Amino acid sequence: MDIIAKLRDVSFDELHPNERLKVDSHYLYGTLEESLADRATGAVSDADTQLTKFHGFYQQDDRDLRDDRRHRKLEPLYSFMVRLRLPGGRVSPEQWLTLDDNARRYANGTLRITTRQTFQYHGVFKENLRRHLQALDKAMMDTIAACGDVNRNVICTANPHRSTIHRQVHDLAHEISAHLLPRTRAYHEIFLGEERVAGGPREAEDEVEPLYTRHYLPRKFKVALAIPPENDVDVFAHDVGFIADVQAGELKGFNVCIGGGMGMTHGEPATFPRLSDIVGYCTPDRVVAVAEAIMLVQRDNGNRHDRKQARLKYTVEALGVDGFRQEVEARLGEALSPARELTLTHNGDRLGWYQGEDGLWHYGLFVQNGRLADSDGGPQLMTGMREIAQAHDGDIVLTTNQNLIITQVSEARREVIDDLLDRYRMTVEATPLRRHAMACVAFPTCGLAMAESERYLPSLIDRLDAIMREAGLADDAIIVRMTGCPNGCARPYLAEIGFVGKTIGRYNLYLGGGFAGERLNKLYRENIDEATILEELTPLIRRYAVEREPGEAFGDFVVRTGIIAPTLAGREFHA
Ligand code: SRM
Ligand code: SF4
Repeated sequence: MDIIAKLRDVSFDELHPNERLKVDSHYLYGTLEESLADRATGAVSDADTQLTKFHGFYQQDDRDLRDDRRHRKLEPLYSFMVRLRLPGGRVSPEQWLTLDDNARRYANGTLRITTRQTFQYHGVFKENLRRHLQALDKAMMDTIAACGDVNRNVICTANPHRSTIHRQVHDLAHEISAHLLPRTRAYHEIFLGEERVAGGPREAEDEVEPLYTRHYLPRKFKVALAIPPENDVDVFAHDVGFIADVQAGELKGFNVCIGGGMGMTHGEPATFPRLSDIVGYCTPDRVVAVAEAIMLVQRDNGNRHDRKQARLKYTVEALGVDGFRQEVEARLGEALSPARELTLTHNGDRLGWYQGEDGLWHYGLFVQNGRLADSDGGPQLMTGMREIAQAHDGDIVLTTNQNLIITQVSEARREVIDDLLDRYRMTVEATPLRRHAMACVAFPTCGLAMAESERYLPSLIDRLDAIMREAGLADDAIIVRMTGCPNGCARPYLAEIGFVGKTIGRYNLYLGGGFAGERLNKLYRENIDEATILEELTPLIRRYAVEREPGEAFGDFVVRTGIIAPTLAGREFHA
């Protein structure tokens, strides 16, 4: 039964309050016009705070200033985090200049590359939202569905200019994104000022939102495509994953994975990270249809009572992997083919110069935790990238590990790029540990942060680097990830060493993730401060240096030696 029929006779009182809100918003209009017009506050109405997400932005307030403003009897310093929809993470140099202008004019002067291959702005005040979105629109960019209970930014193995296969997979990411985009005109009418269709939003749900209906999805929905042997996208961490099958230089098809997700809540074992299951195989021409079928099974079967149980991973647990697959196949009108043997060997990004299939060069630039900013006496990443965008005619591509790639550089132009990278100190020496590390945003903008992440991880890495050096491992990579809360935005449960915030200055320490993103880690120590983190990790890193087998990754080592038990299924994460 589809969701319209299913919910026809259900009282909204039985469902999570967001379910009524979606329906009452009349396809995401809500009272956003009124909220934007209200000059008495920097905020939007409570209901609209949920709706802005579907349009790609979040109301936040500066948590560093919260107490001071409360004492001074001022309302919190409200502003918005604005996230772009950028399937595959590619922008032209002209688009980069708009992104840069907008950061300086309407936001806090920085750009943040996210773990889903797009940009976030922080600190956009309500009165600047429309101008900001209109400038993006002029440069052919939007923020539609970047957040909210819809299909999010579709990510894929980075750099479409690397090979024909990379281009084909990138194109598919665009196709999926376009196909699963909400159809409501709310974004265009409210924020871009386009003329309202007579009578406003129409009521017939199959006309306005043929895929979503007025109920939209129970929760966010995420799709990733990986090209083996790379697993830069952490393909098993998403609701849907497609793993490319390339034979003799030809894209033959994809293994289809369902049911991944990272988020959980401390102390609630019914919530857990989960890696997706490979359920079959499809040819490239069926990828969009398969993504749609999976989304519709989740639309109609996902939990609409409890948002903590509403992600597709829990629907897979409820229906069973086979049960979910059968539902998908019933919608597709065909069975998925048997999955192929495809091997993923590592995650992380390719950094520095490398050559593509067509002989052009690409430069993978390490951006610490994705934050593009000009720092005093340090890297001038905003100004440097602006200069590069002005001097360069190839695309700039974001990665899912918060880095970027300056693509399509001819041999003759490499020197120009190198000079600019040097002039703006953009290529600071970073150890393999730092280059592989990721942190989520957390304080001061994230309303859910329990501990620091982006602002703290760099100094913790300094200390871990010292331990690595002393152990003779200065040239080795261990995947370290940190988040300020258990929601998992930097995919910490896939790290070899994961830190998840508990409270200010204290973290849970997780060990044993797989180097190729194929195994979850497990809780090793709970609620520990920096001194204890270092005390716990020093002997393990020293042992690893001495006892590891040739080529053995740290995550595999701690599992093999029994330091931590492997997590073989999400539902056993807490066991
Ligand atoms: Fe996330 C919520 C930042 C990737 C799982 N995430 C948030 C919010 C919007 C906080 C909020 O709801 O108030 C954070 C905004 C912080 C800020 O100030 O900017 C936030 N998430 C991020 C980003 C920016 C982290 C980063 O450092 O790059 C990433 C933006 C991705 C994008 O461009 O779309 C980001 N978030 C992820 C990922 C990783 C991924 O998708 O590959 C995950 C884990 C995968 C997954 O979805 O399971 C993730 N974010 C969450 C969750 C937990 C969802 C769950 O199923 O439990 C929340 C909270 C929620 O949805 O209730 C959340
Ligand atoms: Fe915020 Fe938690 Fe996501 Fe970090 S993991 S950005 S603290 S929601």
